[in-house]
This record gives sequence, C-alpha cells and structure tokens, in this order.
Amino acid sequence: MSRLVYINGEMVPSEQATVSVFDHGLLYGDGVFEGLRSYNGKVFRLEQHVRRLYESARAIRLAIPISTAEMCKATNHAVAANGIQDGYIRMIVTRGTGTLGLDPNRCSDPQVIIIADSIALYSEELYEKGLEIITTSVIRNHPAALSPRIKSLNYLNNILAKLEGLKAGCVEALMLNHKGEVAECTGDNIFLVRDGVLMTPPLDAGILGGITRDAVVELAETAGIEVLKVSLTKHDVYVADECFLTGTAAEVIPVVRVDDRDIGCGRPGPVTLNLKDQFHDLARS
Ligand code: PXG
Repeated sequence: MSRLVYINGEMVPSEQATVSVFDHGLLYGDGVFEGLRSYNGKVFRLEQHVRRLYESARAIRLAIPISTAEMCKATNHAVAANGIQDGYIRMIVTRGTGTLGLDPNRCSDPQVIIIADSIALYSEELYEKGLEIITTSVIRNHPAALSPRIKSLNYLNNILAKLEGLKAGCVEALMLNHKGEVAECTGDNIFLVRDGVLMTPPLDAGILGGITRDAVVELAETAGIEVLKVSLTKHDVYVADECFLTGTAAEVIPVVRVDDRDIGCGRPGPVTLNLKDQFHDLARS
C-alpha cells in the first residue's frame, strides 16, 4: 500500500520520497533513527523518542534542521495523513548528500524522513508460550568505539547477531558486552526476575536506553517491585526465575529458554505476565 511519507517538510507519495545515492546515510550509515508505535492513532511516548533521536544526532555531531516541536508535529501529521491507528513509525535523519569520501563536513543537507506504516507483530502464541533465544557470539559494540546509546543508521552489529539467532531458529539473540556481561538483545532490552526482584543491565553495560525499558521500570516500581540496574552475567540468566524482553515492537515478551536451558520452570512467570499486561494497558490507555 502506498503511503504518504514526510520528507524535509513535505508529505509525498512513498515513490517520490527518495534520497541521493551520495547521501552519507547510504554510503556510510551516517545518520540516526527512531522506531515508534502508535496505538489508536496516538504515538506512544513521542517526546521521549524525539529526545533520544536528538541525543543520538548530537552524539554524532549532526544538527537536525527542524526543532523537536516540529518533529513531533510532523510525526503526528504523518500518522494522521495515512489514517494509521495501530502502527509503526520510523524517523530517519541522514547526514545528507556528500562526496565519495568520509568527510561529513562536505554534506550540507541532512534528510529528515518520517514513515508511518502498519506493524508486523510477533504471534500471540509467542507471548503465551514465551521465546527461546540463544546467546550470540557477536559482542555488542564497545561503547568507546560506537556507543550503543546512539541509535545510528549502522545496525550491522545487531544484524550480525540477529543472523546468528535466526540460523539457530530464534527471533531474538542475547548479546554480551566486551566484558562478557549481559548487554541486550538485537532490538530489545533484557530483564531478569530473581526472588521477586527485577534486574536489568545498567546503561554503562553498553546498551540502548530503551523507552519501553524505562516504562517497565516505572510500572514495576509503582507496583512495589524492587528494580536493580546491575551488571549481569550469563550465569544470572541461567539461574533466573523469569526472563523477559522489552522493546517498542515487542512491548514485553517472556523468554522461557536461553541456550537450550529452561529459565525458571520453562513457562512465563507471574512477574513477567503482570508487567506484560500492565504495559499492554499503559500503551493503549
Ligand atoms: N536495544 C536495541 C539495540 C534496540 O534497537 C531496544 C533495545 C528497545 O528500545 P525501545 O526504546 O524500543 O524500548 C531497541 C529498539 C525493529 C525495531 O524494527 C527495533 C527497535 C525498535 C523498534 C523497531 O526491529 N529496537
């Protein structure tokens, strides 16, 4: 289905929403993006996503040519113009057209793109039975090389991990950081439950600061569940009572097997199911 795409201040049919082959977003993955969702036509945590987009841009010294308020307005407009109720929104800002050379200073026209589309969801069965995942051999980017907190257009680190997961029959894969600690999955953050306490790696484990992760931490704390942002090892995963992932696309999804080992009793646990339902309601409220 043809969509109306926002590009540099205009809404145009998707076939006309094009960028140059000299755009450094294409040539070098030089740019940033966000993935958001709308529920009943309303974008979930729009301001937080926009803040993270501008932070990612700032981290790579890319000046986004419109204000955060304009970005929010354009996003809402793209959702409405396409008649989208429950959908997926992608914001993209590229470095712009340059030359066949790395120098970003030779790029002058950052491209601002917003795509609002339908969303492909995991099956209901996966939410009920829980996911099986593996730990991938692909180590998450070293934060001093390319910070995982930057949602950049270069997602090869995650894609290589995803390929390994898919090869093993898993739709998600757990990535460790350069120290061997648990970091995150290819497009989701990870949580463990042990003795009623919720645990998730801290930002300095080298992870994306997930917006769903923040929302789940808030929900848990409101419900009186203790939340620890602590460094975790594979051992902690294997001996956890429960495990689940959080992400814009997945929301909250249980994990019941990691590297061929049952987590807890091998079924989604009560804390996971409670937070899954609570997040489901929050997103749709
Ligand atoms: N870690 C990584 C590496 C991600 O890319 C998350 C964690 C979860 O963050 P949020 O803010 O979404 O809770 C992400 C987000 C997709 C897709 O198309 C991927 C994400 C978000 C939306 C869509 O696969 N990843």
